[in-house]
Amino acid sequence: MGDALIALGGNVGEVRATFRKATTNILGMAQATLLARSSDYRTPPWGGLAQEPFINACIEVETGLDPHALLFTLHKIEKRFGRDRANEQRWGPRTLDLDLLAYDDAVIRQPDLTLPHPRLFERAFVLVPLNEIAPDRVIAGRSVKAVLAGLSTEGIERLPDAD
Ligand code: A4P
Ligand code: MG
Repeated sequence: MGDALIALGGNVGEVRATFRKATTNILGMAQATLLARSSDYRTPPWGGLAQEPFINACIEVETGLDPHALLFTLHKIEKRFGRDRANEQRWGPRTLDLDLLAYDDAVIRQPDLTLPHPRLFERAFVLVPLNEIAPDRVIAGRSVKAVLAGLSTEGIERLPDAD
């Protein structure tokens, strides 16, 4: 079994409902148990494109899949929720983005799978939710809370729990 940190993001459709359903899919399809789930956050769009604010969250799961099989499953779930990679812009609007942030202490450098996620440490929209569930987790030698302390969290807003 492996411990995986997964980031959820989206800015098209009923994103919070998509997150809930996608999490259920992850647990079912990735032979996974939910260890922790952050709140949902509204976050300013990152990457320079003018677009709607995103919703972001993070989950921690224990999974029976290895990292490659887990990412393959995450991509299948993205597609199931309307993600259309063929017709989208990099860093542009999307219904659901599932990024694998870390898997145990695995270090993998392949084009289709890089672990830890290469842009994790630049992104407050990932680190704010991650800090809620795993502040002391050390990734690539740095704790989540220490990295977050060096980033601007301006405009990031925790959303009240949905019913
Ligand atoms: N890939 C390699 N390693 C990984 C990994 N650890 N996890 C490969 C996930 N994917 C990984 O991913 C592109 C390729 O990276 C895949 O083929 C996969 O095999 P992608 O998810 O299709 O690309 P992307 O999502 O467009 O790019 P990237 O860099 O993941 O960007 P984002 O950030 O996910 O882009 N602003 C806010 N506030 N919140 C957001 O969630 N998201 C984006 C979208 C832009 N701005 C945002 C947000
Ligand atoms: Mg992505």
